[in-house]
Amino acid sequence: MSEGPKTTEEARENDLEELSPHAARSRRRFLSQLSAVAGGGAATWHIVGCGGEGGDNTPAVTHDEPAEVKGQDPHVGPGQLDDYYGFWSGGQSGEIRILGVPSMRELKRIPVFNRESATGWGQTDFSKKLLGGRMAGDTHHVHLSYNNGTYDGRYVYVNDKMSARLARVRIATMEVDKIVDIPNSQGTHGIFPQRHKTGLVVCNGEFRIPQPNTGNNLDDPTKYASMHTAIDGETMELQWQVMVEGNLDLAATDYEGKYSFATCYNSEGGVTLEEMMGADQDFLYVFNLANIKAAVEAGKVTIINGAKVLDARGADGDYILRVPVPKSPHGVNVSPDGKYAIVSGKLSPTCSVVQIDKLASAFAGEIKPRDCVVAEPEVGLGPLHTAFDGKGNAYTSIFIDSVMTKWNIDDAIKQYSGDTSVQPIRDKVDVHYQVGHTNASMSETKEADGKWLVALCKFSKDRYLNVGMLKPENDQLIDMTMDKLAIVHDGPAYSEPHDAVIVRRDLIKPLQVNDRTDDRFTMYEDWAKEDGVDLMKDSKVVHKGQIVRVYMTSQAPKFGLTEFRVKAGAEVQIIQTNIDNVDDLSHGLAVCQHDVNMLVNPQDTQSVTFTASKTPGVYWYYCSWFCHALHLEMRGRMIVEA
Ligand code: RUQ
Ligand code: CUA
Repeated sequence: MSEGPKTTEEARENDLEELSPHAARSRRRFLSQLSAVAGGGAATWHIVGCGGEGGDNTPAVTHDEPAEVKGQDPHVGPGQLDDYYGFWSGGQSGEIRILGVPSMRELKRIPVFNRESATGWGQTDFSKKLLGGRMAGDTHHVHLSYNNGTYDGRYVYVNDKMSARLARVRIATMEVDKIVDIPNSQGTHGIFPQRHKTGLVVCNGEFRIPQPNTGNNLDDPTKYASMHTAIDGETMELQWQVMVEGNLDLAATDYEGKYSFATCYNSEGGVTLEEMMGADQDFLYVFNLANIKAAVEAGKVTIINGAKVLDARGADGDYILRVPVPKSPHGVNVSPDGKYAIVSGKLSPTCSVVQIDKLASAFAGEIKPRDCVVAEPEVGLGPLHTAFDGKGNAYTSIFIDSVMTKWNIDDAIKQYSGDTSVQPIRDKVDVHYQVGHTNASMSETKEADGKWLVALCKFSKDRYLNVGMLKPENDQLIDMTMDKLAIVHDGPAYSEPHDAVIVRRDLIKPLQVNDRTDDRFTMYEDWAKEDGVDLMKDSKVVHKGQIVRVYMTSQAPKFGLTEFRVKAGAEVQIIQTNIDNVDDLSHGLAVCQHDVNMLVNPQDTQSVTFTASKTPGVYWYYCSWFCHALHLEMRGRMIVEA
């Protein structure tokens, strides 16, 4: 960390000075401590306590000798399989990535909100229908569907912050099967599925807007509001929205299906940075799902843009409870035993531990919302997200300090209740640099196993070869099985993987060849029926007024048609069915000079519609995914006639 690009560091330091002079002072002290020990090489293994203001609850220890390195072996040899699937969001790329953990090898990218040349996502008829003309996205949070507190292996959900959408990937095919637009919402950020069964997926609107956003109250931000939206994880249909004043950032659900949670960093209702940081206290919003459901069913809603909206602005009541937490919180994560929602403080150096079984009394008015907070340990400067090992410890990513802090939840509770003999902080490890999200193997389930932790660092600085102005982010793999945390791998990532979940491999069982059961197959089957075509056998050209439908099978190394003829400027739709029934025998269809390229997996059908050139001539189409020794010969001519 010694010789980083000074300017970036200084710039960040200045930003920080503005944000919080106190934090900047501590940060500088931390940096000087760090450089004091970084000289010895092998700095990865050095544990540096950051001291913190007051310093009495963080071990100000500096271990000069490397921590004992026994732990797990992260090396996965050639031909060996990883123990876990990692589902990573692809950030600004708009996609999802699948990594193997612990090797951190990237296995696949699933296009979601983006246009992808390799698969034709964004160009095929089906993906176009889902995307509705939009070609960009910003994925942040990836979560899987649950049953009984653990993953059921069926779906992956991911949000698009930019256009307020929720997408679902079917794990059987590892392809997107649904995308839903969330009305009345901007900056849809935190999402979380219910964990007792595949039920609701809640989605938080981070940006407050006029409701409805049709030109009224443009200059009166006091009237802006945001939505906590519930989508049925099975049908992907919008169920209801709860309207609140505050902004809603990260999301979580409990394990019983009673509550959902949202952090609110802008309870001020500000529209500028200064305004948003004004108050020293913000909230964890708690949503009472049974009460909300009852009210929606009783019709206590207004319809805004087709959505059933329950107005929960104003005081706490049956629907929402606002638990006060210190200044501008960020992540909220529920411990694997289901007992605590842990709110990471961001502009407060603390985590607030909310005891979930106290919430019912708070909703009943018997205790104050703040009485549900049972601990508030100081964990470092800029806590963002928290992971768990299933053994009672929490692991919080600390952005400004660039550390991961391991702390014990029970000890934090004892300390908060006045027992000065306990120290919740167990360890801190430097990460590189400015860690955002963190997650651990099975951490978001009741089967958290305490094996691997990832720190998704927003900056890699000098950890990799310089690749120009934009450096990769750095996903660091940490062995969490020892007393001391040990970084065992640096994984460069482009672009920003906001969040990730790590899932035991026995829970994920994708298909080898398509089972042709997705909804989109009815679309192809309907066309085929109309045209008297058997998709699995026939290759045929059908002229339908302005449009030419070309049905074509593919089977290595041949297309069902070696040529077809169309008129210049005609609308052409190619419906291709890969009739190979062999694992990984995918074909592609690329059409020269026509900007067409798509993937067709074994036993799959895909279709694409395009306009034939206005210039008559010969245009080859060819298989674009290597499939056979005669792959290059797998081609045919589109003959465009005047
Ligand atoms: S946010 S760095 Cu988009 Cu998940 Cu916290
Ligand atoms: Cu078929 Cu290459």
